[in-house]
Amino acid sequence: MFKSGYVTVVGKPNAGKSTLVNKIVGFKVAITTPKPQTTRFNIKGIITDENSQMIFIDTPGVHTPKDKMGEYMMKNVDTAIQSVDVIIYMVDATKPTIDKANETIMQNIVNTKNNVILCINKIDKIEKGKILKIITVYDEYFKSIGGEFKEVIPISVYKQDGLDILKESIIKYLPEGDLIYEEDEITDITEREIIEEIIREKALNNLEEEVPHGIKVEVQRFKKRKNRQKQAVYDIDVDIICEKMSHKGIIIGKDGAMLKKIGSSARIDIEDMLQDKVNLKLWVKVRPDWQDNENYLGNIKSRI
Ligand SMILES: Nc1nc2c(ncn2[C@@H]2O[C@H](COP(=O)(O)OP(=O)(O)OP(=O)(O)O)[C@@H](O)[C@H]2O)c(=O)[nH]1
Ligand SMILES: [Mg+2]
Repeated sequence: MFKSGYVTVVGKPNAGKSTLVNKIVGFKVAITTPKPQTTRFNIKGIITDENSQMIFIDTPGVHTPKDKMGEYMMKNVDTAIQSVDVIIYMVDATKPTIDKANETIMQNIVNTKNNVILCINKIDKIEKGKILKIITVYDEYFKSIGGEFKEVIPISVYKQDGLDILKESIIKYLPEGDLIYEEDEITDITEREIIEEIIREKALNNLEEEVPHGIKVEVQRFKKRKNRQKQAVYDIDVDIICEKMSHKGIIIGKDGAMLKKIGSSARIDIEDMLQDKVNLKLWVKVRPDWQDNENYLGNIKSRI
């Protein structure tokens, strides 16, 4: 009996949603960083074996939006929790308090009437004895609003702890059905989008708080050619768009050092993905308040 279906992963920013999806799928479909609000739009990660096909939907972390981009990020989450087979609600074990965002998430998922699995992540960072207390608090709140977790699974994506149990539990709640995607499909994110995301990941990792959160990356040229030695080379021209002139200076850095750092680490990952040489050129541009302009929200808006 073959089973297939959709599994949405929701939670607050930084809980480890993208890290989990990448680990289970076995391919980096989504970027991950120590900074909150890394993921901006829904990304599918598909894993197929002889008995099942699970289509994971990684979503942006739930937060109170400050601009149009934030509003569209939350719309991504809203659509991703409707009509799926399983919702994994991921909580960071190191930040277990139920705050407004957690309440909003639980209220929204209760309303969908979907199967919900509570997943407590990062248990490698807390004492084992504390897990039960976290579970009880979440269980009680969810029950108080009329919900019920089908399963509660403590995990550590880092230590691969609990992941097999999680997969088995998900499969239990998938309906019988055929392949939804081709066997070899892994994601719905395009090569261009992956390149943009890799560059954003390096910007998030190398720049301080406020600057990288106001960054948008756009691939302007993506072309394969043969060099003189008849080897394939990709010419990739990319705009890094930021919101302020002062940010542009920071992104470029002294004598261009920061931009070089972002570019060379991104190039390594892009070459790894494309399995060919990459000639990567980065340009920094200023577009004030782009996050509040409908025309500039691109895939954050169109992938809902
Ligand atoms: N200690 C520990 N850290 C983890 C674990 N899983 C993920 N992390 C870290 O948590 C941070 C956030 O991970 P992400 O996967 O980007 O989190 P996210 O939930 O997708 O975040 P948003 O996209 O902002 O919503 C990263 O630094 C991860 O390396 C884990 O099992 N243990
Ligand atoms: Mg993420």
